[in-house]
Order: sequence, then structure tokens, then C-alpha cells
Amino acid sequence: MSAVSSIPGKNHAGSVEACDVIVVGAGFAGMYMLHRLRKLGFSVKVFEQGGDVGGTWYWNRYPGARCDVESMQYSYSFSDELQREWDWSERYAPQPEILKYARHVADRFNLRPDITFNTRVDRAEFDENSNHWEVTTSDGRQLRAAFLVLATGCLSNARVPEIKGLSEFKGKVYHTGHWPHEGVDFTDQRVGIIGTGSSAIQSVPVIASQARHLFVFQRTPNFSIPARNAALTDEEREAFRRNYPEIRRFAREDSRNAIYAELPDRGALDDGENARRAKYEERWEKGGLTFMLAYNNLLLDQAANDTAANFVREKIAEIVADPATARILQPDNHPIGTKRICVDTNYYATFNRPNVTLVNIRPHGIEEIRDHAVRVGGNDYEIDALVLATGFDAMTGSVAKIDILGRGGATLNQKWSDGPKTYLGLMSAGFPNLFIITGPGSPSVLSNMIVSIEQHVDWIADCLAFMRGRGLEVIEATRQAEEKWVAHVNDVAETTLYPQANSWYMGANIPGKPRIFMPYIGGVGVYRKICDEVAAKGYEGFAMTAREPERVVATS
Ligand code: NA7
Repeated sequence: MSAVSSIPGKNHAGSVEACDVIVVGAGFAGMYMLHRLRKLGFSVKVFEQGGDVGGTWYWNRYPGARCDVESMQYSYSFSDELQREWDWSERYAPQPEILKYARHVADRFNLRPDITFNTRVDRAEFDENSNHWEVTTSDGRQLRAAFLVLATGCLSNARVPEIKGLSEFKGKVYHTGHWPHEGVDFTDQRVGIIGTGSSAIQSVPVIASQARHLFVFQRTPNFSIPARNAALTDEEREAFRRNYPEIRRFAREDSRNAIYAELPDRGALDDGENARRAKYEERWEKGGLTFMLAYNNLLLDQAANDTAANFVREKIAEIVADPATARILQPDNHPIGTKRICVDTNYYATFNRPNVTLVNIRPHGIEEIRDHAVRVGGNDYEIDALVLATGFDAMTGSVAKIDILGRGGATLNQKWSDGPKTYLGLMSAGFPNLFIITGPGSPSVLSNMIVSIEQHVDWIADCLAFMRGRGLEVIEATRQAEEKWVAHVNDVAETTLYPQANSWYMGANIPGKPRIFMPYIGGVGVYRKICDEVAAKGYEGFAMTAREPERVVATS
């Protein structure tokens, strides 16, 4: 073992395993973290609660599950060989293909020997005497590591809402975020789906094509843009590969959301009605998330936003034959894009099928679930199976499930009870040597996640190498730097329309969760620059100590 430091202090029982770094999670973040650290010569143990790699792509197997970022971009860039040898079949790869890719990466870089599957990290306590994390896993293993990295994912803690009678339902209940591995055949069944977020919008057309009848229970309509998914040709893949250096550079350094795209040069109100409509038509035809890049002020200016929102509402009215159904599907309570925009294949058109019924559950919600029905407004909708497309306890949910104790035995859950507080999204004061990948306070879910994951992993790996090179043992965000960063994250969010939506970005989908805008909205390129400058200034805003605690070598 090439430990960062030898383990000093207590005399532990022989059953305690030691390593340099423990990584929680073997999704795209955990896998790359392992790869980077191992190459640097650190000993690493990864724990993954799923039975295989892939993280959210291991669990999210619902019908129609796809990434909403084009696969040629939603893929690792750290290995040129990898990005040249892997052929994505479609513009937006389906979940099984993304999972296959994750497995390929695990095999290609021989990651599996250092990953323990089907095992959770339940508890982690920082021992201030030895400056090590003491970790307990769900199978009772005790471990000690100098560093702990949470690669637990932002959308991996599926949320089952409290609905009266849910546990009494006599048919099968499925959650989109926890779908059975063997798949589900809805042929001849009457199915109900609760929720109309991204997961429902992807799965509704597929389930409708199988089921005898599908009832869609909608509380809040969402904006969705056609994906225009299609098979990728060899020429298209080659064009991407030829341009990869610039595509990847742009995504990392120049973009706001880590996606290569043509950036707008003007605001929506700078164009006249006809020109604006033509631009929206062009983006609608092109499809995908970049619809919101038609103009540069759509998320900053309400009047500008209204023009885009109205365009999509009109499209919904054009596509959906029944005017009453179309009206219910037209979002009316948040600016377009302030909830992650959805990307679909035939979602709105699915409501023209005779076997699909939209049930508006606003404002009173679902009254109760009965043995074989969902009751809304006194009507029973008879179903054989129920799909919960009700989302996740996003960004903090998976972290909160681990009992994390930092300095003085304070828990991270206590510290974050009024909302997550981090410095750069990477560390939280009072929790030394604990890193979070794509945590709250970083661009994270507002971006193409793989780009943000690679940035964090590289930053953390460089930081650990820096510390090892200088004999440093402890790194911790200072409270002062953290407070400043949290204020900055909020200030930037307030300059946009985002806080107007009751979104999971705000924690608004979880009853009792503090409403705070969690991701950093300043843009991926800007954020990377800030992180790089912090590192270049000797990790400004972090306190670092050498083995003798009194030797503080870098603080601010
Ligand atoms: P989301 O986007 O959080 O959507 C969850 C949906 O479930 C949303 O329509 C909710 O309505 C609805 N919901 C949640 N609880 C209830 C109850 N109790 N009753 C009725 N309806 C409810 O999750 P997804 O899985 O679709 O997508 C998450 C992300 O994954 C997505 O943004 C992509 O990045 C990938 P609400 O809006 O709260 O009224």
C-alpha cells in the first residue's frame, strides 16, 4: 500500500482494513475517481450499493430511459482511445447502452477488483487524533482511510411520496428510479403513472404503446422539447471525433452547461416577432436541451422567457388534438427552463391515443390509492399496476443517508439541516478530508454531468497529489471561505429566473426540505476557472496541515 501517510495513533483491532482513499459509489464519478487515484499510486477501495457499476444508470431502467445530453458528449473524455473506440448507436443512447458503456469502462480500465458491490457505506466518522476516517459498511466491515470521497450521485435516491393508501394497493408498484432488472411487461394491463417529470415524459409513450390503458396523473405540467433522436451514422460519429478536441475544450472552458453548442448572440426581444419565431422553429426542429440557447437572456428576463414559453405552449396546442387536454398539458406556473427542461419522443402526441387519459390532480392531489384504483376528485381510476415517476431526493439525499460525523462528532445532516453548505461544492467546513463530487454548490445537475464529474475528479486527484508531495495530512474548507461561497451561489441564482420554480434544484419536491438553490449557476467554464485559481493559489480558502497539527502551511 502506498499510503498518503502511515496510520498513527490508536492500536486498532486486526479486523480494521486500511487504505488511502475510500470512494462511495461506482457510477461515472466513482469509477473515474478510482482510475485517477490508482494511477497516482494511492490505494483505493470503492463501495457500491448496486450490483454493478453505472450508478443512476444501473437503477433507472424504466421504459424509454435515455440521457438528455447527446451521447457523443455524455461520455468520458479522459481517454482518447476510449472516445475513439466506443460507437454510440443513437444521438441519445438508451439506458441499456449507457450501462453497457459503464461496464466497458470498468473492464477496460480493470476497475472491478477495487470495487465492492452490493455494499453500502453506512457510517463515517473522522478521528481527530489520527486524522483518518473510520468507515463502517453495511456488511459490518470496519475501514480506515485518510480520505473519503462521496461519489454518491445527485439523482440516485428515489423518492416515494406519502400518498394515503399506497401501501394497500393490490397491484404491482414500480418506481422509475428503482426499476426491476428483468423489465416489466404492461401488455393488457391498466396502468397509472404518477408524475410528469423527465422520467414520466420518457416512459409515458413507451408504456402507452404496451398497456391496455394508461392514466397519467399530473400535478404540474412540464415543458418538453422533442429529442429528434435518431441512429448515428458513421459519418456523424467521425465528424464528432474529428472535432473532439474543440468540442471537449468548449464544453469544459467556454460553456455554461458543459455542452458544445452554438451560443446565442442576442436576447429574445432583440429580434422581431417573425425572426424570433423562425429561430424557435429552427431549435424545435433541431430538438434537445439546446432549445434554451436560442437567446442569451431566456433565463434572465421574464419577458424574454415568456416568448419561448408561449412558443412551446402553442406547439402543445398544435400537437394535442383535444383542446381541454392540451390546456392541462401547457405549463403555467414556472418560467421555461427553470425546471430542467425535458426532452421527449412523442410525449405530447401520446395524449392523442385512445388508450391514454390525462388526469389533472391539481390542486388537491391524489385523494387516496385504493385496492385497485387511484382516487382523484371522487373518481376511481381502475388500474392493475402503478408507476411512481416521482423523482429523487436530489443532490443531498444520498449523502444524507450516510451517517457522517466530522469534527467534534457533529453530523453533516445537522450541519446541512438549513440547506447544504459547501465551499465550491467540493468540501464542507468541519469535515476534513471529505470530498464531494458534483455536490451542492457546484454546477452539477445544471450541466452535462460527465464533464463536471471529470473536472471534480481531476481537481481532487491533483489536490491529493499536491498534499502527498508536501507531506500534508489534512485539508479542510475554512468557514469563512464556505460562507462567502454559499452567499455567492445564492447571489448568482437570484440574478436568474431559476428560484421562481418549485423545482428539485430548490429542494422543493421534498416536504420539509429547506428551500435553497443547490447547484451553482455561474456556468461550468467560470466555475472551472475559479477552482483552478483556488488550486493555483495554494488551495486558497482551504486550511491544510502537515502531520504535526501545529504546522499550518496554507490558510486564508
Ligand atoms: P422529477 O423531475 O422530480 O419529477 C417528479 C414528478 O412527480 C413531478 O411531476 C412531480 O410533480 C410528481 N410528484 C411528486 N410527488 C407527487 C405526489 N405526491 N403526487 C403527485 N405527483 C407527484 O423527477 P424525474 O425522475 O422525472 O426526473 C428527475 C431528473 O432525472 C430530471 O430532471 C432529469 O435530469 C433526469 P410536481 O412537479 O412536484 O408537482
